[in-house]
Amino acid sequence: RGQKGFTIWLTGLSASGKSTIATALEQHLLHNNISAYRLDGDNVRFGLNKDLGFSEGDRNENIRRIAEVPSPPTLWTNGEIAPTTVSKLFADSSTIAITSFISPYIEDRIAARELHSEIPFIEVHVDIPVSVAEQRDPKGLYKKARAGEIKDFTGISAPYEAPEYPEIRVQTDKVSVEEAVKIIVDYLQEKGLV
Ligand code: GGZ
Repeated sequence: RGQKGFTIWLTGLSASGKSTIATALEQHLLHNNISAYRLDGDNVRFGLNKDLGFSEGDRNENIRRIAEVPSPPTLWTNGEIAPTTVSKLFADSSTIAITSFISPYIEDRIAARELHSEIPFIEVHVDIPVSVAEQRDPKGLYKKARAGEIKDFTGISAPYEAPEYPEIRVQTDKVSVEEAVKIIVDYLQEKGLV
């Protein structure tokens, strides 16, 4: 693959299916000999970002750091930041970064997109009504949030600002995980990215 790397940025509520789709997509790409790397709460919030909670400011910082990973700014040897701030690591290694974080604030996602400058940034809204996420509640978090045991819980007591114009929207109360992966892969093929 002569392609450069790029970022697939999943955004959506807790229990929307982001991690499941990210994992299935990563598997699909790896099986097709396409290098992919997944960033999610399990490998980021327990490590790099373990100092951060769920206040608005901490979520801003969580997303800022995550956005820097697929696209760290390039420094010229004189110490100035290169105008492109393009990832020389991920993009040059032709790796596709798949991020799966709630990333509830539009501004944070715009900032993440801007950091990518000439690296393609594909925002995928993993879309599910709060009511359906709350019925699923695989970890009992919505129940705890309703009971006031978790504060600032996205969709209940903290905002989720849905993207207006994501590159892709998958409605996970209507399509299966396999269908969601196919929608994303079809888009990538259509754009000549894979
Ligand atoms: C939302 C929370 C919260 C609060 C803990 N609000 O479904 P999960 O459990 O496995 O995924 C959720 C995860 C969200 O972390 P992110 O890094 O994706 O959030 S953000 O992008 O907003 O920074 C959920 C769990 O952490 N969790 N407390 N208050 N989700």
